[in-house]
Amino acid sequence: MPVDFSGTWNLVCSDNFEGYMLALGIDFATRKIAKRLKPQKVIEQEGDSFSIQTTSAFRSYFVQFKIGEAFEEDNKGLDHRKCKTVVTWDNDKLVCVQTGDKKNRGWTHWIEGDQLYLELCCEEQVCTQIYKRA
Ligand code: ECB
Repeated sequence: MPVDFSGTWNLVCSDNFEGYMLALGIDFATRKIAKRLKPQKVIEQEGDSFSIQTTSAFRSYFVQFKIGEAFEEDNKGLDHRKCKTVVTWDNDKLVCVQTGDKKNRGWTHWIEGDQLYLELCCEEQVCTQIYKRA
């Protein structure tokens, strides 16, 4: 059975989100609000089709994709930069590469036990977040 990311997940901890936001050029006032947020993710996975809704009290973000199919991502409400994005499997990890103005931009999701991990990368910065099922 392949791994199933489907479900509702709540953020429980986050490391270096500040560094990730700085690398994306997010302004001080926005970072100050954003770093206090506890986002919730609702992931729907059907075969190789995914949707990920990230919701918070301040901003929310929705993305959908099929594994291996590149698409234009607008990062609306986040840093607003457009990327050519593709998500692939690396064994049981979901690996996203966001090609655009920022080097080494992307994210990786995986599950360990009952926890959902998210590693967000931009340039030299890595933010690691852990989510638990709601
Ligand atoms: C959407 C909740 C966070 C809102 C933060 C608000 C302002 C900060 C602005 C820019 C910072 C850049 C990114 C925000 C970080 C997280 C939101 C989406 C993270 C992401 O890429 O999730 C992926 C993988 O689950 C699916 O979009």
